[in-house]
Amino acid sequence: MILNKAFIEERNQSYSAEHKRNYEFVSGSVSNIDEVLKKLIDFQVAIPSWALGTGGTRFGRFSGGGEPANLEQKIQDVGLLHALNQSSGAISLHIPWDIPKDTNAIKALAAQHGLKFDAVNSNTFQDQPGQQYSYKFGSLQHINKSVRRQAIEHNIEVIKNGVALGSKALTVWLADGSCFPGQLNFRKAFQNTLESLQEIYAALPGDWKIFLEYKAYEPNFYSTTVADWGQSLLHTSKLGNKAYTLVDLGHHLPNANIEQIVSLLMMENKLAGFHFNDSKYGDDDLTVGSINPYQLFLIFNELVEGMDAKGMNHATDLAWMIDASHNVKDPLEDLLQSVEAIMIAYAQALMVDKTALVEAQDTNDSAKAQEVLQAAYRTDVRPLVAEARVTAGGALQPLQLFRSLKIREQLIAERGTKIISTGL
Ligand code: LRH
Ligand code: MN
Repeated sequence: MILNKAFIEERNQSYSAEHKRNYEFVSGSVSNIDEVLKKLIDFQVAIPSWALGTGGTRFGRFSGGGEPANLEQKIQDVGLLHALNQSSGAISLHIPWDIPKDTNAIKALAAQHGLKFDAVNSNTFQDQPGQQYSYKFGSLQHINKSVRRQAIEHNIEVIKNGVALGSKALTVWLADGSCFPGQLNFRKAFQNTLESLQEIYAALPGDWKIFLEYKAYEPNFYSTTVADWGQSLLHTSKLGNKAYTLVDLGHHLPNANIEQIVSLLMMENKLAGFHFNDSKYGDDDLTVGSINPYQLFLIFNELVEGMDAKGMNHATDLAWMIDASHNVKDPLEDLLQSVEAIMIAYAQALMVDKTALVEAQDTNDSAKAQEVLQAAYRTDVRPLVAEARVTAGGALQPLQLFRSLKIREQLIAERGTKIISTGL
């Protein structure tokens, strides 16, 4: 299903008068409005290929139907999202869940939908049919060198897939760890993991990056070998300047100050980018901004301040990716809401009066600092995000248009209700 810009423009008419009023109201208070709009138009969020179907937990999975059965249909679904919001211009693949059978055909289909390939993800947290060695007790950390070899070879294979697609980065998330005290020698596990990562690092093409994603717990529940930003930074610092630390918002222990972690990783030129989602308890992989939108704003506030301090290009110098799982929402509606929440947090951060904030910080005026931050956070920037979207040829109200066009019903009519999409 291809949604062309002329059709979307025609459907925007019914919202345009209200939008014009709202936009004029908020844009009046924005001194650098053209610069803000350009930044919002250039900002693209990568959609995870593993989150286009209904997710589940060990307690159950309730498929909504019309799920993509293969990589072609996944690219069509991301293409649909991008047509609606013009901010989802990339897809992040997970290998082996999404091995392209015909790479050139896949690249052509992605180009047809205006999509690039963001980081490719390896998977040494599941055993594949016919696999020689099991990852039950880990992969790159494993005490058995043959298991580590197998995992290293898999990562090198994933890089080859990515090179063929035009991707420029490998994301490594390791489930490796232990479930009980005494089960693992932490030092040996770290050193085995580092040695293994060094072999993968050596296989990276010159212009590639490796993103090492940390996670506090699950599926191991006593220790995780790359459990927090410090352990990931230890690895990425020892590996070299093509290695960066990836921040998945759901991978922290309760009440971790993620915006401070982001600020320091950027200071060290070691921030890879993000797996955006939201959570109340653990790695809940909920819709971005659905639980703690203020934290998301504070993270973007640090990002804009840190990127401007280093003259970084907001759109291209960090990896902006979603990592979510949908148990009760329609996957495509959930992703539309997540991209919208990211764009809103970014726009709010661009609204922060940086001079006033620095003044407050330089005078230890915490009340003033809060006033400055919350003035931006409480600015309804949705008309700015919508204006950027329409200027780029997108829908004024993507979710409403998705529903009014009965796209899910059309996908169910096309694909049926039995297909279970690969992924989580
Ligand atoms: C681990 C994780 C990782 C992916 C997986 C799908 O929790 O966040 O990024 O490989 O989810
Ligand atoms: Mn993740």
